[in-house]
Amino acid sequence: MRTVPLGLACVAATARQAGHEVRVLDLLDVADVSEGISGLIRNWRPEVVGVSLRNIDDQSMASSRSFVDECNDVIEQVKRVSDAPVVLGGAGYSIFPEVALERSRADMGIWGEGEEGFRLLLERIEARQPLTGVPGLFVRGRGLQGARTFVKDLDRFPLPDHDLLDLPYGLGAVLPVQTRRGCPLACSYCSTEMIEGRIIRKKSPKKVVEWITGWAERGIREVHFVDNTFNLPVSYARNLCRELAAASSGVVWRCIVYPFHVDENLARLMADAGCVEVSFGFESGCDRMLKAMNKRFDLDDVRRTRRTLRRAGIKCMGFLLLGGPGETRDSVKESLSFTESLELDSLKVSVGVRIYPDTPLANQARREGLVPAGDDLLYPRYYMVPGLAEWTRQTVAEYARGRNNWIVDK
Ligand code: B12
Repeated sequence: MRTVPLGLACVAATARQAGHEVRVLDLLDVADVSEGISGLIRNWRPEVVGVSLRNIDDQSMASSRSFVDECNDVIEQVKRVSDAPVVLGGAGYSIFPEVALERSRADMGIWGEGEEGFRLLLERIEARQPLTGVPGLFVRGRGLQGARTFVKDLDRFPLPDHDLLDLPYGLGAVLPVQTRRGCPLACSYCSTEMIEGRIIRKKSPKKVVEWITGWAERGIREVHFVDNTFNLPVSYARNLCRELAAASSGVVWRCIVYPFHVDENLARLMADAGCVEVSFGFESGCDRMLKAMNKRFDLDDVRRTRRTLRRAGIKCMGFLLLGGPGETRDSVKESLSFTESLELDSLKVSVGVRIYPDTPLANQARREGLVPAGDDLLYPRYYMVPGLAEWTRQTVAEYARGRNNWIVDK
């Protein structure tokens, strides 16, 4: 699925609000990347160029494609036609803020939330002031200039205008919407802390609904809530659903649900507000493995949540993540039969877990000698219990045969 550059558009909107002229170029929209870049830059002569790196790789052990080199090529193209400082940002960049910068020709990078840092950076560059203190800013060869900020009230940031978030599919487009940032759940393998921090921060449901309604008036019919966990905090999720239902915008939506705290009341409110499907990342069908991943739910919670959502008429796309520490042939089989018993509408199975830096998974992989000393993990490495990969792939393929609603990484 192609995604639109929401994060970049949010940063651009803040820069515009601060009085700067801003242009956004989505490189997925241009046939020739080099021409796209030089065409825009030569004609317009920007004073700063931001580059958004959303995906640093495809997070799939089977294909294992890295995008680091492609991103570095983009930076090279910019450098060929402009002397403006190049500033990196984005979710993929933020997992490796120092290493990704040092291995590219970019001049700086903003780690995590970009709005406040980028705004302040432009202010300092314009006034020719020192860059020390700019939140989350890394400067090549000089390290971090100021601690990351986590703005509490996300309503402070403007939402991107229609020209900054140019949805490419006309009326069939899916609008990504973020209502909250931060995740306190701390799954053992997850990189979210590096991108959004652990503390949940919110936009007011009113602002969110106003924004969605504006897009609905222009013909958008589908929304994807990109929050890490739609049902956390539950009280916020309920309020948001009430506001959405009251606005009667006619949009349908999808979101990501953590398999706990979805009671009949929340499921009903979600359905009434337009929710048609959730991503349901239960990841394993073995309680021992759930504990090893530091999940805060057990298999009973998964069954209960699935039943509750089904009763409300909401579809479930499940996610399984096999091969992490402690996985055995028995736990893989348990997971697959448990998954069958859930009768999901669709399922995505990943074999092998991308190892992100500074996570409990990375520490364990290093202790077990699965990551060579000195490897900073910028290019992807996967945790897979030694000797289990081939058998797991074959077993998953056998289960998946004849089920066209199972997606298995190839
Ligand atoms: C929702 C989501 C999805 C949804 C997207 C739905 C949609 N319609 O957009 C779905 C399920 C489709 C999806 C798919 C995939 N995803 Co995804 N996804 C996310 C998630 C949870 C949120 C992304 C988001 O929209 N955030 C909201 C915006 C506002 O935030 P942002 O983009 O980070 O932007 C902020 C900052 O990064 C920064 N910033 C951004 N750009 C710039 C530019 C500059 C110059 C500056 C200064 C700052 C800056 O400022 C912004 C505002 O504060 C993230 C995890 C996360 N917490 O970030 C993973 C994440 C981005 N996904 C990831 C991956 C790997 C994928 C897939 C490749 C998975 C797969 N194998 O299929 C695909 C790729 C899809 C594609 N074509 O790009 C990884 C990327 C890491 C990596 N290894 O590369 C992440 C980080 C999850 C993880 N593992 O940690 N994803």
